[in-house]
Amino acid sequence: MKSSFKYFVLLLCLNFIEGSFRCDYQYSSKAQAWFKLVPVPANWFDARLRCSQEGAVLASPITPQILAGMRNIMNRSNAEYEVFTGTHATISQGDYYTIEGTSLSNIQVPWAKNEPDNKDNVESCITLNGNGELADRSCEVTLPYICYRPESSHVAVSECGTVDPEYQLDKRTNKCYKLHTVPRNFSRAFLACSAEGGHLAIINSDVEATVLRELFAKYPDAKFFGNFRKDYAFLGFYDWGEKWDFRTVHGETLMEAGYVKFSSGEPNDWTPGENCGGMFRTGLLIDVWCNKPAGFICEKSPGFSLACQAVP
Ligand SMILES: [Ca+2]
Ligand SMILES: [Ca+2]
Ligand SMILES: [Ca+2]
Repeated sequence: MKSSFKYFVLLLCLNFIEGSFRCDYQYSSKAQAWFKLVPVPANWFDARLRCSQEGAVLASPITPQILAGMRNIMNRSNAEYEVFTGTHATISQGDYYTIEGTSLSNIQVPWAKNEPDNKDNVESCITLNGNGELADRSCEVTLPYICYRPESSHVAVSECGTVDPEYQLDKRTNKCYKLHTVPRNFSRAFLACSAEGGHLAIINSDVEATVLRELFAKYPDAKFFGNFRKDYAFLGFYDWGEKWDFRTVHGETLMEAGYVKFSSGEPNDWTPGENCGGMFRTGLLIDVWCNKPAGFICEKSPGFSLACQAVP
């Protein structure tokens, strides 16, 4: 009895000290941080963006502990890996800093053989190999990468199963929604929802249209910054490259999804190229330009938890 009580207190303390983060990340108690290796290669810019959308940063071996954490996760997957770090000189050539702003000169990691060489004067991004050595590479090549999130104090897990408090459960549909006020084009909006563990919202009923209309109403134009249209937001449907054949991002026709109420005169493919889907503030659908940034709504199921406790 006594020892189980101790165990209980220990668990409580650990939860408090170590906190929680996404379950697709692994916790390293030595580095006191969460790591995720992304094996699908991306260029440096996309790697940075994806980590940031996931609530993390592109990892740099700032301390011996973080270096060990990065090598550990690399060697467990593929010892041959060379990954992008967050250390770059993309703002001013030759001025290398990590995403967090640490200068490369403060990073105590050796260079690989014959590196750095700034080959053809186009190498402004720093990689790390499985032996723990750095190299400079073009930011445009594609490589795997590691996202990293330093431990912070206890983060509350919402009823949506996320550490992101902006996701709110609506009991009418039993789904969680988040409206993004920072405008993105359709592709980047898709990425943002996906990185948060959800998808661009799909309206499956009149009730859900009402839910989204009410959510949108909580964000008047003044809550959006920038010069773009604020009377509609992207939703999860587009024409998949086949004009007029609108389907959801899950491949269903709008009829199959359960809601086909377009605003009067829409879809109209006005000035051809309106291949993506959105919703006016009225809750009625429109076709819009995929490349014009707009606000957007993400949806996710509360069913499984995206938040894990750190296990030391
Ligand atoms: Ca090089
Ligand atoms: Ca839905
Ligand atoms: Ca239109």
